[in-house]
Amino acid sequence: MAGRLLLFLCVSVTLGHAHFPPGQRLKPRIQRDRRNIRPNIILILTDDQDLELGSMQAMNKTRRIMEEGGTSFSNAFVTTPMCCPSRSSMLTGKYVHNHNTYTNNENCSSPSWQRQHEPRTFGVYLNNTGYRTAFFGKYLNEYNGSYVPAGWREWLGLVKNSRFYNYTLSRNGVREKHGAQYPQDYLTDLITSESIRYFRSSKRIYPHRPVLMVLSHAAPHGPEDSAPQYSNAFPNASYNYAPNPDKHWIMRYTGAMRPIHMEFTNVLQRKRLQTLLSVDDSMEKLYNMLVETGELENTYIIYTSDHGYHIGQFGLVKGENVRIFTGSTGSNGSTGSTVLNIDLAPTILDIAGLDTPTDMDGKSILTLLDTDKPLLLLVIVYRQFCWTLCVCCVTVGPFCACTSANNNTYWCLRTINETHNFLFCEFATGFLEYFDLNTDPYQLINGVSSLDRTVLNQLHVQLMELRGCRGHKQCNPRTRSVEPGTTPTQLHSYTTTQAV
Ligand SMILES: [Ca+2]
Repeated sequence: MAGRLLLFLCVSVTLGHAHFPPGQRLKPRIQRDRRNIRPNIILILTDDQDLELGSMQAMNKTRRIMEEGGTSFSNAFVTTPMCCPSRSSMLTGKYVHNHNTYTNNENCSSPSWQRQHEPRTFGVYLNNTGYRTAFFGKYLNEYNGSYVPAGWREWLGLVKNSRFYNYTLSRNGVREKHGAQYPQDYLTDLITSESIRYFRSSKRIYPHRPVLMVLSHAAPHGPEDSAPQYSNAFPNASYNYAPNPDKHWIMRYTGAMRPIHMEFTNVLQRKRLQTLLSVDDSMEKLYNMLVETGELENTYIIYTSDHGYHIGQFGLVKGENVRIFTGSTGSNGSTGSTVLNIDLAPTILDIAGLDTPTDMDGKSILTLLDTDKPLLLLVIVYRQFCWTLCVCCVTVGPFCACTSANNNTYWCLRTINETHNFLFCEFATGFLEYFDLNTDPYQLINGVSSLDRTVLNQLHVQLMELRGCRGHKQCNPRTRSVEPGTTPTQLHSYTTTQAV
């Protein structure tokens, strides 16, 4: 099955409220008494972690901690599958069209970002209400270490993009260079030890002050340097499915991977998993620290990634995802409610007892859990520069597929409810894609030609509205009917298409 998956992008989000003796499973807390002491919040963020390739299955300690006391979301998505845009969305609770960080360079940690959006991150809001806030690790790709972002009392930010050795940190505004010695320089271990030290120290000095910590790991991002003890772990794994003549231009001109590509992806996957073992160790140390300090019962742990990753799906060797896949995996504590990266900030504020600011586009996950009403609509806005696949430089109609990043600009509408589960995408070139994931979960058949024009128009209107929405009231509309009028079976007209 795994070998037939399409491109995917997924984020495993787990809310852990782990106050349980070993071996005893408790349901996550969904009702909180805000009159009592406010809870600690710890966000664990990985970089480019896949879900469907099995990375969470490699993290036994993390799974045990989160599954026993938490909730995992099987329908968790990032709204823009790229590092800096997604991280900017997580920090602000806003869609990319409202924070305007479209790529890893464009407006990433820019003066405009610092002026307009950085003062409105969840760190700022919680800091202003008395939380002891601390950030450790990768921030935004273009962060240059010249300043400490607003909202963080303790700051250990990685300068520029993910690395495991030979990197520079900004320690509360002072640049600190690190070498290549294990364990003192290995970033995953450093983030772990520094965050645990901060938490202990904060509780010792301010025992009644809640703590917000972000542990932002480089793993499993390149250069995929594992800790020495894990350098021989894990067998091979890869995916390979191509060609795809009914997909957009990149997919049409991509063939199946050749053996040399398979060798590469197998090595890559192994190395990525190896780096995650140190994150797994980090989770265990963090958990044990919370037990020792007596803070476990009053701490929310959130585990997620800035976006997903594909290796080999549909013949694409590797890269950040260009489409979001709806996962169906999950633990006993899983929920199918749809959650987004823009929901992270409102959720953290909600845990702290704060209402969602009007300009945040996301909504609290706690609200979803309380009401058990699934969020039904989301829009994915994504723009990508020409990438490695473009070296073939084919000409598609009036477009040179290699030279125009606009060829790969698209917007998608994803709808999940009791009756529908589909993805509708409009590319800047005018190309349309539609996949009914109830009948075609791996997005093998582009069903747009089978749709009634009325339905197409409805989908287009919904997508256009969400592309320009501002604030959580506009960006979280109740789902309107997308029933195809007099042809109610139209959406399922290709139910007999085979699963390849
Ligand atoms: Ca990333």
